[in-house]
Amino acid sequence: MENWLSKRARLSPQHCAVRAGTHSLTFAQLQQQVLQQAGRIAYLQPHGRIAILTDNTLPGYLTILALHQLGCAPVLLNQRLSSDELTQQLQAAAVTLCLAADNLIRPLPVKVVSFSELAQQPVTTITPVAEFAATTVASIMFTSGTSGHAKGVLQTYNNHFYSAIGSVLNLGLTAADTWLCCVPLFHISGLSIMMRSLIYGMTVVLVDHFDPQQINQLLCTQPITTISVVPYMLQKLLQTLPLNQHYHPAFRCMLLGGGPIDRATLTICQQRHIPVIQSYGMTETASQIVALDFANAARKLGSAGQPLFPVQVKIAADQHILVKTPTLAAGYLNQAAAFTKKIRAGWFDTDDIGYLDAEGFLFVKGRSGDMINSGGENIFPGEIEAVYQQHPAIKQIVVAGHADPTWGSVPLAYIQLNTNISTAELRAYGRQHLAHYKVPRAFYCVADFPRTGNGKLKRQALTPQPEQQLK
Ligand code: S0N
Ligand code: AMP
Ligand code: MG
Ligand code: MG
Repeated sequence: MENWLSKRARLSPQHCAVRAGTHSLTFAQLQQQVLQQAGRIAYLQPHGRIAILTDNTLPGYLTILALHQLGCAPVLLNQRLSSDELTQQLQAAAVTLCLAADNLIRPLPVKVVSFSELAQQPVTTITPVAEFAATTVASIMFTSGTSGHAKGVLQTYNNHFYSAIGSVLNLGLTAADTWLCCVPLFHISGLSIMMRSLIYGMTVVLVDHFDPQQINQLLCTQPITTISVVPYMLQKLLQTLPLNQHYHPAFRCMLLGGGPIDRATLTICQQRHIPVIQSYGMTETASQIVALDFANAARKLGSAGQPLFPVQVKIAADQHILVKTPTLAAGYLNQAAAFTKKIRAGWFDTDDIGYLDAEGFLFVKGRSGDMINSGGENIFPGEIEAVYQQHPAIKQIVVAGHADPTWGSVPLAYIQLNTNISTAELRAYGRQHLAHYKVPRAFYCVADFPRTGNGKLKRQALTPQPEQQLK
């Protein structure tokens, strides 16, 4: 296909492409600024892998698009990770340059250039890539799998294209569509909004951090039509929306995904006339692959919906949700075998458990593995255990998720100690090495760990006993 930015800038040059605070750019202006940014990046490093560490700001947005113009797939880094975790990903992806928002700069084992330094670079004239080839990798983002370290997911232009088409065939599109993006650009929830904008010719309202009051204010006063949220965000928006306030008449869709939601919250949304569209998807499928439609949203409350037009879903005998979709990533970076292992006779095993009702609507019941989903972030217990196993006071540690009213699920640690230590010290140690959301909320001293007959750890059987909690 022709380069999406070139095509879009030609089709709708004067249409607003993106708004961030008081700044706004038409598609023609966006193209011009992106090409300039690409020229600066080409001056700095004409070849090699580039990572981006950014929150949802205009320079970050321009930089991601600029790498596409250079034929480069950005490695999108999660701003909440620790330096150790970022180092691991930078090394795994053989990154040689990291472009970072000024407020996120920190020492990393590669060359780091801030957006303001980048703005000072000379601009090399570049020739943007003419075509976005279907199988070319457009983005790499790390996601914690069922085992081992986070894996880099290779998302192609084809993945993004089919994802955008599947979504729009479900939600529809109007000339006035404006999508508020407060989900991170370093997750597919956010990046997919940027991709849809180019494909649909739609305006993105970029919000740099999640402030529920500010977002409610925007949704009440401005003609924003759509917003993507994870369950944590929906709950915060509901809690802070005064009962006498209503979203703007133009508002038509709250797209909810990234984790399980309780029925009570959905019922409140119904009562308050907030049009929630539930969806189900993952990094490996370039965003939602299953979603409710407006006609069934009320009738099928609690369901994740039906497979989008390009997608097939079936349930295996072990209740795993299997999917076949043109949005399925090309694989895991440098870990082809780990990806192949998840393909069952042509179907991708999501490791989620669920069922289809008689009408073909999907209900997601949970994960098959040990993954913890906290506020839309995946946490793999093994990562946390590996870090704490290095601490001299820890003899043994097992981490398991525990239901939490705010975050959905949070990690708790069950430990045996070599020497005395406090919870505060253990948490401080975790915060040095792990993203803060991964640090166990509490530690429980246990005599032994529950195991099956053949000695396999029964992580799910661990439950916090107040008298065992470490002070
Ligand atoms: C929910 C968010 C915004 C919370 O972050 P916030 O409020 O900005 O926190 P901070 O101010 O940075 O920190 C305050 C304290 O909170 C801790 N913290 C932050 N995040 C978490 C967390 N997730 N869990 C637990 N604690 C957290 C901080 O550590 C800090 O504590 P201290 O001070 O002690 O350090 C943020 O977490 C967020 O952005 N979450 C959403 C991420 C996301 O988008 N996930 C989705 C990933 N999945 C997909 O993308 C596939 C599905 C999909 O594509 C999709 C999803 C949703 C909607 C649509 C779609 C679609 O299909 O299009
Ligand atoms: P990620 O790998 O970060 O993209 O997260 C994707 C995971 O979030 C999925 O594999 C599910 O476990 C979970 N998830 C996404 N949507 C839903 C949903 N509607 N209901 C329950 N879990 C979901
Ligand atoms: Mg995942
Ligand atoms: Mg905050």
